[in-house]
Amino acid sequence: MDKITNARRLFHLSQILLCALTLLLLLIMLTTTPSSASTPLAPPRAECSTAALYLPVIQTIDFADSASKHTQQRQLDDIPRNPCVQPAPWGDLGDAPDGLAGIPMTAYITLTTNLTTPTRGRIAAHFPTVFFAGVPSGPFHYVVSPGAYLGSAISLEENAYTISDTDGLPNLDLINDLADMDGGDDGLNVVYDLQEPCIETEMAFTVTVESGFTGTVYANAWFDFNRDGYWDGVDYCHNLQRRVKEWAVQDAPITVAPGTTQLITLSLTTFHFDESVAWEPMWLRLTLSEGRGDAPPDGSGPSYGYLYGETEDYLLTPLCKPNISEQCRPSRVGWTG
Ligand SMILES: [Ca+2]
Ligand SMILES: [Ca+2]
Ligand SMILES: [Ca+2]
Ligand SMILES: [Ca+2]
Repeated sequence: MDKITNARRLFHLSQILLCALTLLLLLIMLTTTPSSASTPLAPPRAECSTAALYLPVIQTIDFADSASKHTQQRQLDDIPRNPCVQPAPWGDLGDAPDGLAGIPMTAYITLTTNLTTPTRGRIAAHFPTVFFAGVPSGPFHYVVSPGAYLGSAISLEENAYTISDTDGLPNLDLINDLADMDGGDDGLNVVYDLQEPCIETEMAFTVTVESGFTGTVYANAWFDFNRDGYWDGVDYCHNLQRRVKEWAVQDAPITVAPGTTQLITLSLTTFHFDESVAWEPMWLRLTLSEGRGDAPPDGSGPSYGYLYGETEDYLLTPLCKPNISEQCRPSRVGWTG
């Protein structure tokens, strides 16, 4: 009987020791396994302050099924994904009075004299300036860096009409019918002899290409030669025996050494227009981009935006008029905005 009792005691004691040993092992394992709370935090990214802040919001860009857009898709995929970059849908847009935003804007004020009464008229603007993602609308440049732009400055904005704008003013004030307020429009030098219909002439502007940029950029320019508030005009010049478009410069390749700003001179043909508007102000859109793709020929940009470049809009006026200055004779009148 005593032997049985002792055996039971010994068995219980061994079980207690086994449990204690198990608990001890568990305790050791718990204290030696690193916990998530003890993992040191990643150091702050000091280099983020100089990161390219305006990379595109890739997930919002809409691509349709065409060869040119597939090319664009590949370019987007090649952009290094910088973890510092916060999605910031800012870019560069034009500032010509818009005809797409649902609020009428004025392209030109006209002054006509009926008998003895001067009458002010208004030509409505139909220029595509405000950007609507996914539809043909005003050109939008994501301004990927290193890149290229017109002149030596570029200002970024959220959209053409928003007060979120790095130059402090919206490009357009839709409510008060104000346009031409982009602070980065500094590229145009001069356009010559726009008062003459159906002639070959020239325009000059500067382009900056940032160091490290290896792509190709193109210039496009639209002139509202007939002052009707649209940039899609096409007419026939009998003296030239061909059709001429208000889209006067089409995908002209621009070559500038990286890290420099250079003056570019391009030729263009003026459109046929009425003599009565020959000296009147005229809206010009000048765009630098990686190519206009298949956007409509009215100054619009592609629905997915451009990666590079800038759009600058100008209300051109002649530097002199024949009845004001002798400098206008014999010809070569400069126009600027
Ligand atoms: Ca500029
Ligand atoms: Ca701008
Ligand atoms: Ca402007
Ligand atoms: Ca026109």
